[in-house]
Order: sequence, then structure tokens, then C-alpha cells
Amino acid sequence: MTANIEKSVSTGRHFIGGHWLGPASRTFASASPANAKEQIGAFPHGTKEDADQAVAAARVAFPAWRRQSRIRRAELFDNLAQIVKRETDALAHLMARECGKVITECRAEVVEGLHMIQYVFGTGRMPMGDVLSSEIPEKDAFMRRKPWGVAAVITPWNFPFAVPLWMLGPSLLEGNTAIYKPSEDTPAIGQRLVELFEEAGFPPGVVNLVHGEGEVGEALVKNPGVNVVLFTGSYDVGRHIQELSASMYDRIVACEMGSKSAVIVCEDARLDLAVTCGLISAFKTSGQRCVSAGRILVHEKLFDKFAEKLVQTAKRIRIGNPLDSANFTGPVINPGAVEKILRYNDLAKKEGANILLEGGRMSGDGHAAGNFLSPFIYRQTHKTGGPRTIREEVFGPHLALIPFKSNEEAVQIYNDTEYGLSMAVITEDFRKMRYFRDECEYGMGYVNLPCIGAEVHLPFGGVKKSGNGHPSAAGLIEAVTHKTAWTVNHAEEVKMAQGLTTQL
Ligand code: UN1
Repeated sequence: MTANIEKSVSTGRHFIGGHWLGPASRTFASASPANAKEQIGAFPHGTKEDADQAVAAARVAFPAWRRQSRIRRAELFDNLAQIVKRETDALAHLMARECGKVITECRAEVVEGLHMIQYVFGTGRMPMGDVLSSEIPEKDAFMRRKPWGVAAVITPWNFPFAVPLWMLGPSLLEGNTAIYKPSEDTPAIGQRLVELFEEAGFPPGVVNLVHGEGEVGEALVKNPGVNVVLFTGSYDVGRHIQELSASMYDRIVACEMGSKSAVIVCEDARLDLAVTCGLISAFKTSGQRCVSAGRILVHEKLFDKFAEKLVQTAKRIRIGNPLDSANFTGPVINPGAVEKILRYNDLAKKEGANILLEGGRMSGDGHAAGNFLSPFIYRQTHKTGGPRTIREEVFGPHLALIPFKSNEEAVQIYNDTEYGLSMAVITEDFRKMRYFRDECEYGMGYVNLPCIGAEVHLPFGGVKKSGNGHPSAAGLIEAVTHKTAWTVNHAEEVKMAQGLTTQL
């Protein structure tokens, strides 16, 4: 099974209007982050022409797709669910090789993608609007949803299976068609997902795939045939997409961008639980989730005990081959990410951090050929507008422990960043929990849990630089549809609301 998967993606192709195109003459390579010599495949450098062709194919497919019964569309997701169950191990294996996440995490991600597919299948038979009352007894009024049309789905490498499904699932269920551009770091798993959509019986043109880098994303965003852009990635790219879209009258942009998420450990926290939540939040996926905690705010009375236990446990974390399920985490995605994270480690020192665990490049046996980094942990004191490393996103195993004296100060520190995605509070006190719930700026909040690990039937998104108010996953149905009011008169004469007369 695994051998087939590896073979089936070794030649990358675009998928447009139901046709696999290529192989292309200009390609880029996908290599394993755990071993630069291990090539996963060669993928076409998509161009503006490819993007425009894919938009045209999606537009052609849209009318017939939206006219299908919503339940029939949902049933194709049941086919897809069966296929994903059959392929779970192979998908997890390919993902581990291509994006470097450990196999246990990759398996959980395939399951997360499956959950979205199952959610969509179930939602097909659920209400798609509301029945509303009218001033006139003979009138029936409804809110009904309609699809916008064509969605461009631009996704990151760190969740290369679940995040595209968060976006494609609700979009297609509601009758939109789509062009999917996977990250250039994970084209193989992206292509495999589209192969599964084809096998599940989705009609030609409903899901199109264009590989490539920024040029393709830009062409999709500039194409007025795209009604909705669904994007997860960096703030800079998200802002650029919003700027390009601003002049289009018929354009919705749903962005999920960066974060500087945090765990807040209160004075009354259970120590073991707090340490587990802190480590999972900061170092699962090597700190490369959008929701990863770059900061743990710790009450000063618990600080020393907490820091000691966290650092001791962090030293024991196993980092290595993503295919070895005994490892806690694997490499970071690419050499550029290594350089960026190391620059932030250096910056923390320049900014006067007290280093508690000196992390950095791992170059020993089993690590030298890949992008392996060990955790870097430091104590830093908050000052408004102060140290950059406790306010800016690093996206790697780089963690600041920040002491606080009062709940008010903790909120002030938590909110002193331009981001607002995810937050966890560790406390046994329901009053503190409620205070942080109401005063912190975030999209996903947790109590006595890590600040990662959301489930698909919840909305996923943030505030400030983290998101523009259109969450992903189940919350996306709002962004990929528009609401219509539909009113039917059952009387034989015309009766108007607001007492308007009908005399001619
Ligand atoms: C991401 O952070 O990029 O909440 C997505 C989580 C996962 C999804 C993360 N369910 O940690």
C-alpha cells in the first residue's frame, strides 16, 4: 500500500476539469525535512495560465454542481470517508515523510480530516437555513443559504490534509466548486487528497488542483472568477490577499493567519497538568502549529517549580525520525525555517533573556541530514512594547516563560501581541477561568488543556492579526454561502407587511 502511494505521487500533475495534466517540463522537488536526500517527488511549477484554466473549469462545473441535491453532494463525502479509512496508514506515512511530523501526529491529522468529511456527510441532512415568522399569517418566510460560486483554497504545509478538508468540505457541500493550491512544501499529500476526491466520484471540475508557489496563489486571487478565497498561512500573505481582493465587489476572503498563542498557569494550577499542557502546547509539531504556544505565563509563586519541572521534562523529549512512533516530534519543515528560528533564539539572548534550556541545531546521528532543532526555553520579563521574542510569531521550538503577579497583569501580557488565536488557562478556580475567558483576545480558549487540539465541529479562527472573522472548519459554512430571504404568500390577494396598503 505504502509503496503504491509513494509511486502514485512521484510525478506531480495538475488536475483541471477532471484531467490530470503533464508531466510538466518545469518542476520543483519535494524533499523530506528529515533527510534532504530523500525526494518525495517532482511537481509542476504552476503558472498564471494554469490557475486561470482551473478557475474556468471550476466555473463551468459550478451550475450543475449547485443544482444537485445537497444530500447527494453530501453522500459523495461518505464515499470519501470510506476511502480515507482504507488509506489512513498510507496517508499518515506519506505525510510523515513529506512534512516531517511524527507518524502518530500524522495519523491523528488523517483522523481529523476524516472527521471533517463525516461532519459534512452528516450536515447534508441537517437544516440549511431557518424558518422565520411573518407579520402576515398567510406568508411563509425563510432564510436559505446559497453558494457563492468558486472558491480558491490556499493551504499551509503543517496540516496538509485536515486544513484543506476544513475548507473543501463545507465549500463543496454547499454547492461551490474549488481550486486547491497545496503548499509547495507538501504537494504530494495535497495531490493524494485530490486523487481520493476523484475516486470518491466528485464530478470533473468540482475540485481542481494547481501546484506551485506564490505565482499561482496570486493568479487565483487576482482572477475575478473566484468568489471566495480561503487561506491559512502567514499574516503578510493574508494581508496581501485581502488587499488584492478589496477592489472586487463579489469577493469573500477568509484568512487564518499567525499567532503568539499562550498558556496561562495560575497560582492554584495543578503542577503536573500544567507542565503537560505547556509542553504539548509548545513543542508538539516542533512548535509549528498556528496554535502552538510561544509563551507560557506563570504566576510568580509557582514559577520556579514549574520552570524546573518543565525544563527537566523537555530535556527528555525524543526528537527524531518522523516514522518512529516513539518520537515526540520530528524536524522543522525546511532550512529556511531553521535559520529563522535560530535568529529568534539569538535575538532572545540579545534581549536579555535568561536561558533555561539552550536549544538549537541537532547534528548528531540520525539528525545531521535533516532540519532538527531541540527546544529553546528562556525566562523573559514582560514590558509593554518590550522584547520582540515574546510578541512575534517564531513557529518553532522556541518558548518564553514569563512570570506574572496578578490576573490583571497576566491578561495585559497575554494581549500585548498583535495576534489573538489560541489561549489556555490552567486553574482550579472557576472565577479566574471566567475572568480570562472574558478579558483575553483569542479565537479558541481552553481550560486545563493545551492550547492546541481543536475539534472540527467547532469554529477555528482568531482575532487581530490572526484572523479576519471567518473561521475555518465547521465555522466556514458562513463564509462559503450567502443568506437569502425567501417569502411566499399563500393568500389569494396581496397583503403587505408594515400595514402598507395595496389599493391600486
Ligand atoms: C494549525 O494550528 O495550523 O487545533 C491547525 C489544533 C489542530 C489544528 C491545528 N486541530 O491543534
